[in-house]
Amino acid sequence: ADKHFQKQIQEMPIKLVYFNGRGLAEITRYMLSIAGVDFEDYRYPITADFKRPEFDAAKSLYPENMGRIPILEVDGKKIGQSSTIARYVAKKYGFAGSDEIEEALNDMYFEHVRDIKDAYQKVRGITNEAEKTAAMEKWFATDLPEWLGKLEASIVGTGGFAVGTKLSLADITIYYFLTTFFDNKEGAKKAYEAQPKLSAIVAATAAHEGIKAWEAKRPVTPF
Ligand SMILES: N[C@@H](CCC(=O)N[C@@H](CS)C(=O)NCC(=O)O)C(=O)O
Repeated sequence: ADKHFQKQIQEMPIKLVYFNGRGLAEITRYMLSIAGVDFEDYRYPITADFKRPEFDAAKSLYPENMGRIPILEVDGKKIGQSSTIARYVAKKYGFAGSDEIEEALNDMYFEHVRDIKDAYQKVRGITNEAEKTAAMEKWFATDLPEWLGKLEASIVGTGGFAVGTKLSLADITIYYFLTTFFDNKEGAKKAYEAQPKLSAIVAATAAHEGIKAWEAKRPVTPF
């Protein structure tokens, strides 16, 4: 009976809980979808002006992420923090490189992208409108191109892969960041198109069958 119970637990489907948006869950959704995992893609409704009464009522269910989401439920346990979830899923389903060094490099690119996002969030957070407009212009004209020059120089992989010779967490992270993170997508595109390795990663990831399949299958959401 114990054995039977073990088996049942192992077969409990993975559930990824987030809002009905891409945000902090999408990189994990890409990996689960590409790996062919039959996961439950649970989405709390959220309006264009960010109202989400259903989640507010259910918040207390998610102490593991300090009352926030995403949450990954696996084997009856809950895991919080989107980056932790992405790394766990990457390791479990083969998106974290082929050895420990490649795993560390995948992590490194994840952190590189986080640093650039953090720098951008400082610009977004400027409250004085005139100052913010000037800082935004500078961000896309100078700051982002500089960051992406440095990111480019850090890429160890070749042929459209950031690490190794197959699609990994690093590629999905870089692709998703460069193509969907910024409201000003044209500005971002101009900046990464100046960088051959980053452009190759974006192109190869966009053309990956599994990436295309998830993008065709996923719900259409405004963010
Ligand atoms: N560092 C956390 C941040 C989690 C987070 O801020 N989640 C937001 C959604 S993107 C949330 O649940 N907000 C609702 C709330 O705080 O009430 C992570 O990466 O998981």
